[in-house]
Amino acid sequence: MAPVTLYQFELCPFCHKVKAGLELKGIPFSKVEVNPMGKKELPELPAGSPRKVPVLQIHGEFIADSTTILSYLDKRIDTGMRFLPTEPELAAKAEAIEQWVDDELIMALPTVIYGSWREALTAAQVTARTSNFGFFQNLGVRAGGPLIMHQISKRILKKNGRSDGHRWVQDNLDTVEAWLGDADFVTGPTLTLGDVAVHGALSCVRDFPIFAKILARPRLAAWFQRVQSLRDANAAPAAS
Ligand SMILES: N[C@@H](CCC(=O)N[C@@H](CS)C(=O)NCC(=O)O)C(=O)O
Repeated sequence: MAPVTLYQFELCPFCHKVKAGLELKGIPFSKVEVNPMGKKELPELPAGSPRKVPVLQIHGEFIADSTTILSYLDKRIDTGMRFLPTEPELAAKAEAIEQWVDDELIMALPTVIYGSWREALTAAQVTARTSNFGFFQNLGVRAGGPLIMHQISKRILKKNGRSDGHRWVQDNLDTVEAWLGDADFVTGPTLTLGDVAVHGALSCVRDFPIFAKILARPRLAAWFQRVQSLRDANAAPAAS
């Protein structure tokens, strides 16, 4: 296959959804870390496309939006792993879970990453360490980041009628556990798009204290490891 390139921010949950999809499908890819200030690394996108990550270069095309990318990969690349079940009711549930991840889980997570001053300080340091910032921007993120991030967190909580980010995330984790029930995956006995989306989004917070709270839930921890094992087993060696 021609080279596949993911244009991403290391701390973007939507990009992590795509990485989960690429690994589970066993598609080799390389990453381009985009500088959030200016986004000069991003290629020319189709007219009207917002200049956001993720963008995937594949088969000579540039595809934007994590949901569109996962759907493209599932329809166009058959590696034996299907994300969308053929049974319509299950497919609808898997798609609804992916939508919920975009609208709810990915909205809630930043409020616990940046929620308290201490959390915001950690987040600014992780952002500066992992992102494609130049030297001065890097210093700026370390120094000004916590304030900006804390303000963003407060704004998201207000917009969603919430006052406590940790409660919100715990409610979301309860929802995922209720979907799991006694099954191996969120829509039943086989992995679907729902698992790709939830696992991708949660992988984004691995370096943050909230991750320990996620793994403290035995049912969720077992599911996370189950999906991770599939990712590790299927992942193609990184493209050079
Ligand atoms: N609906 C899009 C959302 C993508 C998105 O919001 N990406 C953020 C990073 S997490 C971004 O690129 N923000 C940069 C900007 O808005 O300037 C998807 O699913 O991919």
